[in-house]
Amino acid sequence: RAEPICEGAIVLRGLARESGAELLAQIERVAGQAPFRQMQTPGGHTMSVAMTCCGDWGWVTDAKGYRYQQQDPVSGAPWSNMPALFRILAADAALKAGYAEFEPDSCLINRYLPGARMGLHQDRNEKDFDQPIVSVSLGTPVTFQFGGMRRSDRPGRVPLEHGDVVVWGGPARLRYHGVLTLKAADHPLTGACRYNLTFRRAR
Ligand code: MD5
Ligand code: FE
Repeated sequence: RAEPICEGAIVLRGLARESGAELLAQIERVAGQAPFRQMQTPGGHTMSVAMTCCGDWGWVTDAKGYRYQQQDPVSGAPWSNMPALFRILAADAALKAGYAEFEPDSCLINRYLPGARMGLHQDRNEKDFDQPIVSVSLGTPVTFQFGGMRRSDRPGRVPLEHGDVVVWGGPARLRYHGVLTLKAADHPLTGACRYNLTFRRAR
């Protein structure tokens, strides 16, 4: 069940539903190596979303700015390998959206607890904006906001729930987007949490 959101973006409803439990087990493994942490924005604020990464390149933020790096800044160790299930799911979703041979080198794992949100922003730290971004939602539902090319463009809303996968590419790749404040809810596999896996080609 593929639903277009806007030009260049498509929701593949429930594509990751069947593999949800195994994806969550892999998130646990990654977080064992690099625990979820709330990073600092360059402006000095603490993000409400807790993050960890796997793959060759991890997305990090601190007083010095946003960037990809190969070491976890907390431990100094490399990020753990991207699980095969992650790579296969991301490539399959991209293919279904019309992008053959998507090989992500980065997976950012976002963990939202009730009250966490992500303000409108663009994803611009990657090298090649022709590469799509694949996002996988797990756990409690949320309202996703997709705006335009300017922060001031009024955003549209799309509900995302457990197992939904979104592929953002082409003219949607640089749209402003965000996540509204997560509401209290209970999911049988994650409790109050929402997780998002964000697959990118960083380099
Ligand atoms: C999330 N994460 O639900 C979202 C999913 C992030 C982030 O935004 O940067 O960690 S990725 C949604 C996305 C990516 C690229 C383009 C667009 C949306 N878009 O054009 O709306 O935690
Ligand atoms: Fe983003």
